[in-house]
Amino acid sequence: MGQASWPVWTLGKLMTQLARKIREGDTRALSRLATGVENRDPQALETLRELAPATGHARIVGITGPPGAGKSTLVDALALELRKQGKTIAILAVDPTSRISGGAILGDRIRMQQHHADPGIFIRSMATRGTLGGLARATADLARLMDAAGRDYVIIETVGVGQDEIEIASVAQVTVVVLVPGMGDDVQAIKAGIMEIADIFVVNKSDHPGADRVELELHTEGFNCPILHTVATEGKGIPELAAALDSIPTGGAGASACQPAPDQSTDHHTSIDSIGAATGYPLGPEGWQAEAPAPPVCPPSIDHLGIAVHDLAASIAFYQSLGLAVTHRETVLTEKVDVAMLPAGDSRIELLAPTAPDSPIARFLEKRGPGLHHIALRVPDLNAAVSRLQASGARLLNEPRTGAGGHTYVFVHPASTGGVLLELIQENTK
Ligand SMILES: Nc1nc2c(ncn2[C@@H]2O[C@H](COP(=O)(O)OP(=O)(O)OP(=O)(O)O)[C@@H](O)[C@H]2O)c(=O)[nH]1
Ligand SMILES: [Mg+2]
Repeated sequence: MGQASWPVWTLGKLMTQLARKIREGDTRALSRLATGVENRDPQALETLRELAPATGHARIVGITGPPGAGKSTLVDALALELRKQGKTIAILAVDPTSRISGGAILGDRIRMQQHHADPGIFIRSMATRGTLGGLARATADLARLMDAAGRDYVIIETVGVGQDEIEIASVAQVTVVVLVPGMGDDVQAIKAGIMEIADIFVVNKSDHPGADRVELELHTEGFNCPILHTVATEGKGIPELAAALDSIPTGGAGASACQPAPDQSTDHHTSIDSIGAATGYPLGPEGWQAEAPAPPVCPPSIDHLGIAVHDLAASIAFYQSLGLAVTHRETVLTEKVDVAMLPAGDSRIELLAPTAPDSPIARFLEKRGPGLHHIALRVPDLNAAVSRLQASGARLLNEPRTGAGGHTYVFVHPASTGGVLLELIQENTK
């Protein structure tokens, strides 16, 4: 019996073996399958499908920015930092532009040889091969493969200049946009594209003058996400970057954690309520479109009102003078915010004061002054609420995730809610 007549089940068994090797951390097998996936080899893609149940563990990080911003240097430094923490990493270096034919990729390969002896860092460079559309897909597949192989972090480096890079970056759960001093007005130009997918800004080469200017520019544009200063060549700011990566809600691949000022947004969604208000008629069940999911049986209630304040003690004193009492105090390190909760009837007032100038609340105060920061609605079924919002085209800022208190929550962009940031909360009933 020749090879050609091997029964199908034998092939199936071989493929399963490859999948198992990859799950066991065999980097040679991983490398082989990665090549197959890149080449769109049908058997390799079948193995990838087989590995699908093993995905969902990795944090997929996109690092993008203009040519020469120091992305590769930053990725290297970040990889070393994460290795120090005992994490395993896959680096996917993508060059969609092939602006230096093979040169940059080759340079990356040589540079990355410092990691060569460490099996905890798996590196794959990808060139364009003239298939721009397919590159994003191949990147997504490779990221999934690295995830299935048990890598804790998958870091995708790409040059941020156009739509293809935005597509690639949107494969990531957390996207870091690397900028450099001296960009000045360029920030404005870049904003239209790549900045909309940013979850974290890094001002690299902060050893050069003008880093603060870039940060100021970002503030002026109303971006409301972490802005870190790094000197990648010296490892400065890298532990902070590693920490920031973990502080960003995952799940929202493609959705930015930044909140550009609502008044600059062009998103306008007509809600059912506003139709009701405009026509003067409350909309009964027959007013719902056939495909709209049914409204909740138990309507939401206000869980809390979040108020941004400069001086927490003074604000607490004010509400205490009204008879409210603080039942909970907390400093949320990742958000750099001091929180005080004061129950008021079935609802609560949540006072938020920044603990650092780069806290989101500090930026809110700077831009809008003290005042209402968000409204939190308690909903009986968060997933159902999210489905309804998605069906109506509302702009969600993250996928539902679980907070420290065990509750699940999601944020809705002010552009969809009438100008106020909206948090939806479902208490964990278990
Ligand atoms: N002064 C200074 N130089 C840096 C810093 N980070 C990177 N560089 C230098 O900037 C140059 C470009 O760095 P790369 O890491 O190759 O930049 P890149 O963004 O990956 O470049 P492309 O992949 O070609 O777009 C190199 O000479 C680095 O040594 C930094 O923080 N400060
Ligand atoms: Mg590079």
